[in-house]
Amino acid sequence: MTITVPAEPFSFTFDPRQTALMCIDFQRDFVEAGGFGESLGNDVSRLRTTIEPTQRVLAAFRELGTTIIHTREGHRPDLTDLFPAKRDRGNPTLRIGEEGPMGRLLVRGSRGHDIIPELAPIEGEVVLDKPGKDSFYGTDLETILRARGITRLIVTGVTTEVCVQSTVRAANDRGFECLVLSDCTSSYFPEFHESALAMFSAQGGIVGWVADSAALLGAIK
Ligand code: TIU
Repeated sequence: MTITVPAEPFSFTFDPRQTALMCIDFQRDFVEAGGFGESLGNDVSRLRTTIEPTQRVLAAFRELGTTIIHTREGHRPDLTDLFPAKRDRGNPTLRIGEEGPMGRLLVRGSRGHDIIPELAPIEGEVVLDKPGKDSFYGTDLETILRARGITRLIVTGVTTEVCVQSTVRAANDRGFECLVLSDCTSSYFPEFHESALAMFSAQGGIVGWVADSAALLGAIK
């Protein structure tokens, strides 16, 4: 089965059996008030526009039986995997590992670290904990994808220019073809969102493809 999606810079074709849907870091810490994203001084409401379209895409891929991978950015409770280069960023009154309204920021096991209930994983889906922005760094993501013969990724998640961009670039360097869904990704900075999307598909798709969820869902029907 082959599906062709109208996309930038040209059509993206995929076989759902050799594709994974990536849901990157849809965690309370980024998308809800009181989390890490807000501690950095950001308005999280902009990110919440991704939830509804991503719910529709998740439902469609669950129906197709495609591999679905949810990532979570975070650290061990003892913070032994947290570099000072990452810890010493943002608002110094509330850093990674410190106690916020949803528990310790970006620490595995805390309420804030978990995926939002609207996009919660179900039985059989992969949940991948990662210490960095790039989902391949310090994880077994590449092994999981290669073991299933996956060659293409459909990418949703937050934020566009941080964890989504890092992951898509790392995937492209490993030979995976990526379609980024423009309305299923968002940034605290609208201009960064637009620029990151433009950078993926510029120069003939130097990093990947971009389409909106309606184009994808229309192609699946
Ligand atoms: N998941 C992800 O993008 N992590 C970030 O820290 N993003 C920000 O935009 N800060």
